Amino acid sequence: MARIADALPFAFDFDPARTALIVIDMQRDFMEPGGFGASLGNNVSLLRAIIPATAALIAGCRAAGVPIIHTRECHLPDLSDCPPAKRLRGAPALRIGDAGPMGRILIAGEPGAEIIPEVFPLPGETVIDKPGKGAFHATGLSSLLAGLGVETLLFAGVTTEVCVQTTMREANDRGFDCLLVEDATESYFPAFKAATLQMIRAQGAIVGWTAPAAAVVEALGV
Ligand code: TIU
Repeated sequence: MARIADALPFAFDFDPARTALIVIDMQRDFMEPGGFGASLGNNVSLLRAIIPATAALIAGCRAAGVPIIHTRECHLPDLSDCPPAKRLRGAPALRIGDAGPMGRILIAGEPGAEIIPEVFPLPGETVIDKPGKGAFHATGLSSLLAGLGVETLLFAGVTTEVCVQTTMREANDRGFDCLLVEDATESYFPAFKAATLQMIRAQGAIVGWTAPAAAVVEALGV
């Protein structure tokens, strides 16, 4: 067993042999100019601050033998897995499926849908393409985790209050102990990130725990 003594709201005990790291949507479409995040009017440069901590967290999990699951929010080229309500929501400069400077927005196989080089998956690591904000909806994540025998999930990625929180809340409902890595997740809205961390820790870890990447890596003993 491992312990993150300084996790919030209280110490987090977990078995590294029954733990996986889920890295959510670290894609060019969210983190670089010209993608989906920018088309929604966001300052995407805000997200880049988490790259060093996220890379360190991934390296620590790799060294400890903790499986890493990367997700990508993207759709089939014919948009058959994109509900019209999702495509038509809001007033983005470019909608899902439209042609942009990094290819078609949020379409599988296009340059913008790919994970940024700094945290790119190694051969053999699982990459899950997901059409929703949550990573369980319409994916094989549930059966993958069951096959791994995992009971604890560490979360990183973007954006904190959208795809990360949606996935973490559902994981919590599915019975996993969940910890969000504070400096390996970011929002376009700093206040939303802060509120999400508070909500997760509230009411005695009703959704889960939070801790910095260095504390997780230290607990893994690598
Ligand atoms: N817009 C926003 O904050 N996020 C998303 O649309 N997707 C993810 O969070 N990945």
